[in-house]
Amino acid sequence: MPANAIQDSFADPDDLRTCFTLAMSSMYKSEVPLYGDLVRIVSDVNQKTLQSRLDPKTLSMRCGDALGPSPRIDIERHGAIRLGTARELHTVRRILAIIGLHPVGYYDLTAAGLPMHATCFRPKTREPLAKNPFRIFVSVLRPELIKDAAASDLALDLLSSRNIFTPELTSLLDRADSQNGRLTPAQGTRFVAAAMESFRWHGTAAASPHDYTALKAVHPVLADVACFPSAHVNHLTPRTLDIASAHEAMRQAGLEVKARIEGPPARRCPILLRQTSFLAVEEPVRFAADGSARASHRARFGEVEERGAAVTPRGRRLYDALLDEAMAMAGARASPEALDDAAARAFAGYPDTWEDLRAQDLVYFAYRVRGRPAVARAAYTVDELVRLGVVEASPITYEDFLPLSAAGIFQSNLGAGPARALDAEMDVEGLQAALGVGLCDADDLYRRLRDASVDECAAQLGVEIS
Ligand code: OOG
Ligand code: NI
Repeated sequence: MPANAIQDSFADPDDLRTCFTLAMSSMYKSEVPLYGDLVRIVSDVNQKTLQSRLDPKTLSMRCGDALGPSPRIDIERHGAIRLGTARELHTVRRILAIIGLHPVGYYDLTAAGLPMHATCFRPKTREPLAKNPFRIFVSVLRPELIKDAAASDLALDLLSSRNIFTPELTSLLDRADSQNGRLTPAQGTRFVAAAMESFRWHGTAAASPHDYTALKAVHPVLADVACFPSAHVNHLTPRTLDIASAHEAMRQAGLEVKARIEGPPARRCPILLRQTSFLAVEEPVRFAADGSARASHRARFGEVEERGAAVTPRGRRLYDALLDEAMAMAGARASPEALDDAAARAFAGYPDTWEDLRAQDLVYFAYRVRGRPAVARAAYTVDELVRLGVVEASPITYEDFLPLSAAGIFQSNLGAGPARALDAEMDVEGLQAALGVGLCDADDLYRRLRDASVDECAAQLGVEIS
């Protein structure tokens, strides 16, 4: 068989990712009906926003498609799971590689009082991002940070006796390994169904009522991570083209929403990521060991996100500094409105035209040829070509998460008391060892997108660009 025929007999990882996203979406809608309501509310808001006049650059970023707005506007943009052990993380890394998702970036969650760290599994390059940028925030327990020794022993004991992966899934993972990381379409269909088993909700805890209650009393996240027979998806997140309207529409529809939208304040030129959610629902839990016992569990919610431009390290430093300034201005006990007000004032210091953001190297841009130089020269700078109208600069969409927002979202959905930061170092090496691969650096990926676009312009124009 010729080489390309063999290639063609395997499913495209991007298509498998879309099957996975749709399967997870329909599973979650049936598990948390309120999430289905959220998707309908957001879809209405999106349709209205599409009919209004939005700046095309902003629209294309909010759609989050590097190649322009996708017709599948309602498909989810991210989800999140919480894992218990390094072994689980290792297997999840293998699962997600098959659907084209790879670990990017390190998220320390100890600032929110959580004995956890995390990474974002996402597509790394332009085409897969354009086809379906679905990503998964995957956190994992750091048992060494649990101060209560009895709780730590109990959690580890429960986790050591669970296996969240079916034999079917494990055998398909081995099969993919022997096929260069690929699956045939038929294997892919079985794989997606088998993977859902690891991420579905089980209303019956694997732990005893006593152990569940004991862990929940130490920290609700311990019960969530260690007491169930799966790593249930804890939220999914469609995108919205207008988060303020979506937030208001959720409230109007009677959903219990977060007090404030996380991330930067509203701007003409959106940057990074703004998020809001309805708060986690209280779900009944039964116990296999004692059929009559009942408890309730809060972990699962629905979120919406509005994406803006990826910022450079310099843009990120300015973002962090202004956010700190806003917090200091508002004070520790500020109301959500006071905090929003302080953020709006502090962010007056963040340039808000695409030209300024580019000139000051605060945002990453990709370039596209729009014309020909009137006078042909052998070499140009990017800025010259932009000024001449030969190339057009478009902001690159932010594809990652924000540690502070993630911590805030995590915290507001656990029903835990006020968070006290844990006194702990990050453990990037530990996370990489568990993954069995290195973490990618998000900045490298944005830089590569930008550089590749410049190289493409140079090739098309037949000139050198510096
Ligand atoms: C993950 C929270 C992080 C986000 O959007 O920042 C996240 C969790 O609650 O497990 O999804
Ligand atoms: Ni989220």
